[in-house]
Amino acid sequence: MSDDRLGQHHHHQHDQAHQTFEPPKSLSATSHVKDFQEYQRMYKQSVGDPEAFWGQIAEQFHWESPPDGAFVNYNFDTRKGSIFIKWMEGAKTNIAYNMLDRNVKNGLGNKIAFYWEGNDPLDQGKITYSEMLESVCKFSNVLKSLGVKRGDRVAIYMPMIVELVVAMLACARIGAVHSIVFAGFSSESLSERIIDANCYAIVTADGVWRGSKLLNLKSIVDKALEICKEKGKPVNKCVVVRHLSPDEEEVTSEADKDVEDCPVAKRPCGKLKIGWQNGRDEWWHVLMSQASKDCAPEWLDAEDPLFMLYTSGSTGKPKGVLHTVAGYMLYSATTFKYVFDYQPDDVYWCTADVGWITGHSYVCYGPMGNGATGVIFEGTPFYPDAGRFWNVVEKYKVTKFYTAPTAIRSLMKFDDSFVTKYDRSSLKVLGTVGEPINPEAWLWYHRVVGQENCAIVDTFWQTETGGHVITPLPGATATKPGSATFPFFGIVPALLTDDGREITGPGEGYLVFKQPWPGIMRTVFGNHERFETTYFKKFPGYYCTGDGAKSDEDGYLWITGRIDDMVNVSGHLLSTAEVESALIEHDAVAEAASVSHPHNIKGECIYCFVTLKEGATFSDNLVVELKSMVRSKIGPFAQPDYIQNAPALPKTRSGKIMRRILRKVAVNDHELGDTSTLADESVIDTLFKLRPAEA
Ligand code: 6R9
Repeated sequence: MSDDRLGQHHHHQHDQAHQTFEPPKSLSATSHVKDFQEYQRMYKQSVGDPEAFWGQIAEQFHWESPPDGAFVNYNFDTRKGSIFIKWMEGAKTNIAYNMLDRNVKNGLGNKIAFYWEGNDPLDQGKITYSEMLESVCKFSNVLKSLGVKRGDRVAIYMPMIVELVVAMLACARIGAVHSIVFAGFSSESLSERIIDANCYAIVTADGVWRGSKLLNLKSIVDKALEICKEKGKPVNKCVVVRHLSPDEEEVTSEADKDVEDCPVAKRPCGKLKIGWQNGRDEWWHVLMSQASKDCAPEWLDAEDPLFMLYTSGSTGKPKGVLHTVAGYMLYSATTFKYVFDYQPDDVYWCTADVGWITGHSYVCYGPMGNGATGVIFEGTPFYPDAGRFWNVVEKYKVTKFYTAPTAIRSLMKFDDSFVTKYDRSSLKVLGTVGEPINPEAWLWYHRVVGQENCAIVDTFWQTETGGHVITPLPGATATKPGSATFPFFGIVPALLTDDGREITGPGEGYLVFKQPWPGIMRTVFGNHERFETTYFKKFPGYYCTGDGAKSDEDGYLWITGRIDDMVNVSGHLLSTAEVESALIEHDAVAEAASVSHPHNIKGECIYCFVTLKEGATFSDNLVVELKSMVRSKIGPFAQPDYIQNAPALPKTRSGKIMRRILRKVAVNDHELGDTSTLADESVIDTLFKLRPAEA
């Protein structure tokens, strides 16, 4: 990318984006950070004296022994040698002990750790901190009995059930490294991740209902393990949670005989058939019934690995992002406390799957590190109908709610009555994560869901950052729709030009960070060189996010999206998000994606895909309207050349639009490369068919 792609700044934000929303007064009175001055004071300390700031936070956690060297030690500059980041090195602790035993000792034993809401609205459960501790100790003993040792990697491929959290904390308790793979990935993707991590064992479930679809998880795992074996990396043990109840001609005889003992077997398994390999496969409930409930935690070094999580990147082999024990614990808990303004009587619900970093940090570790009550939701936003989220909010009186812009946009398509028929008066903070949120969706979230009483927190972060890095604080930060606002404590952002100069004042550039925070990743598993090249090579001395951002005249940060999602029209740099925001303001449009497209004269032009709202129809007239809408909202140079109908957009399983594929559709190139991370491959054929004739 040439310098002028990032060096220049266009002031063409939308009218709505100029609106500022003060923190709700009701929140500021009781919140941890009461106003912007207090945020600024704390921020200054956090970056000026990280040891004092994080040291004080560390006091709330249990340490078996203190650090034996510098509180923080790092090198961010490839010219000075290898990249490393260490927090509290030499200190001994255990994160599962801190999530469980510590909270129980502090009197939270009978507090609900999680409400569990099944896919079926009638299917539910709950578990206290004491019960969770007991289950985790038992499963820790199960893992040990299967031969899992400290440092071994354990793959987890499970639906959103309590056992998933039990499995991850049990790994953490014995010092095994969990590698969770979202249970929507194919056998092939799963095997690739198991092989890369060289996993000793895997934990899964028989199957799961997602909406009205039945998924046979065990058969996906069986195929994955077959591939692992063929490639010389066999997995020794496979523990299977019985989540569905058997039918008449059910599974294998080996499986059958233990079914009666199973506490959760009450979901129909349809025609699901699962295979069984004696010696390798074991039922969770059978092993648990034999396991002792006492298990001393393994005291780990602060910098020992806690987990790895694969992040795809848009192309190439997935990277195993590695996080370590102490820094991640401090950072996930602290961001949770401040960003959701955690209060002891909260009922907190993050809709993300634990298979993604958002689920790791803000379903499990962040909330549990604070002794919070959370909701684990197995289902989807549309089952049985588009009111499910708000039904669940009403049912548990959820106070803090966290979801993705893509979910908000797809729910906006439906009549507001799906939201308003449920009581949402418990809600106080509404969060978003995963993509830039367009002002239209932000305002709907604020007005319709939050009834204008809630703080909206647009949290920017990455698998690599471990927790929120750019985000408002609910009681302190005045928000602007579409802006992730300001850095969290300990984060020092900068915007760089292509040749690495820091931009001061308003401008647009590469978003980088100048010093480490406790939650930053430590390496790419098994490939430290890739870690250095991906994040530190381009701009020595900085961690490079790969996202673009701009800073406005008030210092607010606006994430513009991945750098490769930029379009350069006749030398004018535009982020695809900007164009999409403009399109989505049209009444007929539910969702939009725009990509760069080659153009003889302009170099690049803009090609848009629009998904219409229910009842709207695609027509030449609409195309004209949309083009002129972008023209008037952003500027004449931004007018799209092509607008095509897209009944659905290609998305990853975590809901991110795969613009890489849309660029191929736009140029009618059927060589799509790796599509394994796509949630639904069938949308692609439709998109090829609907290409406009002139394109
Ligand atoms: C937490 C998570 C990271 C990428 C990141 C950026 C995009 C996430 C965002 C956002 C704008 C936000 N992203 N949050 N963009 N505003 N609030 O999503 O991690 O799956 O690793 O994705 O997501 O592009 O670089 P991950």
